[in-house]
Amino acid sequence: MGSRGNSVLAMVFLLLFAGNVEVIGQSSGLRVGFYSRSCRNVEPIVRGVVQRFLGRDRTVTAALLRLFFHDCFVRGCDASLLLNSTRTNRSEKEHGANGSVRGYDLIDAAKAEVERQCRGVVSCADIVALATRDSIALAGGPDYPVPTGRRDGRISIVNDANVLPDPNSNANGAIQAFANKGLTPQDLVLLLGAHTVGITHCGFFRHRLFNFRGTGRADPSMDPALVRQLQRACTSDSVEVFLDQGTPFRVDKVFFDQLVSNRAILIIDQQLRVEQRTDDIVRALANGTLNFNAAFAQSMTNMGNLDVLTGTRGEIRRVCSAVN
Ligand code: HEM
Ligand SMILES: *[C@@H]1O[C@H](CO)[C@@H](O)[C@H](O)[C@H]1NC(C)=O
Ligand SMILES: *[C@@H]1O[C@H](CO)[C@@H](O)[C@H](O)[C@H]1NC(C)=O
Ligand SMILES: *[C@@H]1O[C@H](CO)[C@@H](O)[C@H](O)[C@H]1NC(C)=O
Ligand SMILES: CC(=O)N[C@H]1CO[C@H](CO)[C@@H](O)[C@@H]1O
Repeated sequence: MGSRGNSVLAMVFLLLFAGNVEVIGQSSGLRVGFYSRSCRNVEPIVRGVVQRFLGRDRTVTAALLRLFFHDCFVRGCDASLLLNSTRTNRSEKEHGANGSVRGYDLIDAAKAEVERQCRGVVSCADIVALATRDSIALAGGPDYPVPTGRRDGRISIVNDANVLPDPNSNANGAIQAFANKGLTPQDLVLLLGAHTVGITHCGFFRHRLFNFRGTGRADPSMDPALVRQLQRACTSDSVEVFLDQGTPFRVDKVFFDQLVSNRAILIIDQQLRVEQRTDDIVRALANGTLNFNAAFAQSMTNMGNLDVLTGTRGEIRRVCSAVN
């Protein structure tokens, strides 16, 4: 390469380090390394906190994945889910769909450590995105670059969470709910792949086990051996069972193998087999022609771009549970 090429390279470098270049393909206004100068250690700090919490509790990955989803789908990835109710407003947290969302303590701990090193610089919304990525990587899933630069919202309204998809919707209902957010059927399949970790309460699927849709029998789309096992396990609606009956603490494609074997727990998960366009993706993930790690990382990134606040919109909260 001649000197002209070198000076072009040098310019690219200068621009990169001046922090003015957006990662190609990021239309959201976010970019990888947003804090590379303003809070150089933010990523190692967050990863350290996730590692510490995960060491004590293997369910942290599930908690953060669900928290990130519920935040991003309601008013965008702006940490509005983290806000406490105030005297006059009930916040998103209080919505029934959020009843079992966990992980607030980890985010608060990470925020506190980040604030000690870089006061008022890093948003709660970015900490959620980074911590979720870390919890995935530490559970055997992909370790992917997370574009940052999100700012925190100042509004959280309980009824906004009505947009979260119903666990008893069919594949088309879920495809539509995701399309409303600009996400594709492939994103739906991959993001439901987050059910590769975590639990559900029997109350969410017990109708599949007994008198399914008034037939007097279990859901015929569930493996009969799994039906019998769950019938024994679900002595009450509050009993918890793993969403991925194969490897419940690992982020991997085994969840999709389970779907192919009719061993999904939630009806929404098994529904992915019903529609041709989602079933093709499920089977491609199961047989390995579509690489789970790469596709999951891409869809997580797509979800992380939803309706983000950037520039001077929103604020950088001092504490994640309250507006400044
Ligand atoms: C159509 C969309 C979805 C529906 C209807 C749905 C529904 C549910 C339900 C009913 C539960 C069980 C809650 C409980 O029993 O307490 C659950 C758990 C979970 N969901 Fe989803 N979900 C959807 C999409 C997603 C997405 C996109 C993610 C993340 C990317 C996600 C991550 C999780 C995780 C990790 C758990 C386990 C939580 C834990 O163990 O604490 N879900 N989901
Ligand atoms: C409280 O609710 C009102 C109306 O629903 C909304 O305009 C306002 O922004 C909310 N405040 C917070 C802090 O969420
Ligand atoms: C894998 O699954 C996809 C989607 O169903 C299918 O098109 C492809 O032929 C399968 N490949 C192999 C090697 O089984
Ligand atoms: C938000 O609520 C949690 C749980 O009730 C509490 O521990 C926390 O201190 C509250 N945050 C603020 C800023 O009051
Ligand atoms: C953490 C939290 O605030 N959970 C709430 C979710 O919604 C249910 C039902 O409205 C409340 O009882 C929980 O307190």
